[in-house]
Amino acid sequence: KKVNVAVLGATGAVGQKMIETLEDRDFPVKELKLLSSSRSAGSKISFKGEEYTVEEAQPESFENVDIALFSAGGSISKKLAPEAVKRGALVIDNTSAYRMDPEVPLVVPEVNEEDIKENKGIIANPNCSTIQMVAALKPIDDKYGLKRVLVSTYQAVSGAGNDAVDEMNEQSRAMLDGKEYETNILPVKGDEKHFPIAFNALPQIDVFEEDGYTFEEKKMINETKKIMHMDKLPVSATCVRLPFAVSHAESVYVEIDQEAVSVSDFRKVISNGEGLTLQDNPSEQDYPTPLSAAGKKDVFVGRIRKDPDVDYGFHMWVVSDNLLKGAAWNSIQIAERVVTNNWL
Ligand code: 11C
Repeated sequence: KKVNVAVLGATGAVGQKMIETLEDRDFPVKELKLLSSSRSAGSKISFKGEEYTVEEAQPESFENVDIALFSAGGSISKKLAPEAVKRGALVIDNTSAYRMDPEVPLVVPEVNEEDIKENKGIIANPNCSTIQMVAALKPIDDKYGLKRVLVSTYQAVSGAGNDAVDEMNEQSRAMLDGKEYETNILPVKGDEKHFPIAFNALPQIDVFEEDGYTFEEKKMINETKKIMHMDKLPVSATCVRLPFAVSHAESVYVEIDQEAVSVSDFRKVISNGEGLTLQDNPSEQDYPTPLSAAGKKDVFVGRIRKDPDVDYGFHMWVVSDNLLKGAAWNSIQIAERVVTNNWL
């Protein structure tokens, strides 16, 4: 069955990957509509050898659309998702606008595919750093039960958009050449202070909340509990931005509900997990890195070790392309499951 698809935010870092992924998966597209804000309308984008002109998104743009992939920012989703739903489209929203809404399923297909069926027109795509972590946690929870999760992230600059990557590149060149540089975007475009990302590490992704956690950290905490249907699971996060363009890396510590599990058994559980690739061979210095994971759809897991002091504690290193599994690929995976299962 072929469906009419719209991509809103078509010129952004994630939108571009959505269009590439639709093509690369040979998604059954009947008609494709590429939409954006007025600023980017008029841009040309090619899909399957044909050139498309990006149109400014209006409520009427969603007439006759079956699946609308949204990635143009939370306020645009708030405004246009209800309009798209009113016109009969299923919205797969890649912003944080609806993720914690109890009426909206928050889906990572490897973890909670069945939740798709509960939708009332909107399905939310989780935050990138959450997606890759829960994909790795799922088989561990299924096999052993999870008691606690602590994560520190090492996140790519493309998570903050193409402009942030340009700024990092310009700062890097200028610093190496001993020239002046501008710092206008990171850590958060709308926040009061800005710091250089080149040759630096910024322990702030998104704005601070009252309790001292950033919103990115809160997303990892709250979204994990919702996706895994584990309201009481203790989860804590520290999110850090580093100066590379693509793929988020995470140091994840888990406590499981069983003792005396060996590292080799734990590795087997990861290697059988859906959407996961085990890359963990210390004797050959084999482990995933942001560069090795970039451009790939899987979540890569390595550096699996037992905690020296906690028999039921394990450490692992989880890396995935933030624009693919973290965003575009997860959204299109949801769309594929909707079409394959006839859930439209
Ligand atoms: C980052 N995780 O790396 C963010 C980007 O809620 O979809 C994704 C923001 C979101 O900056």
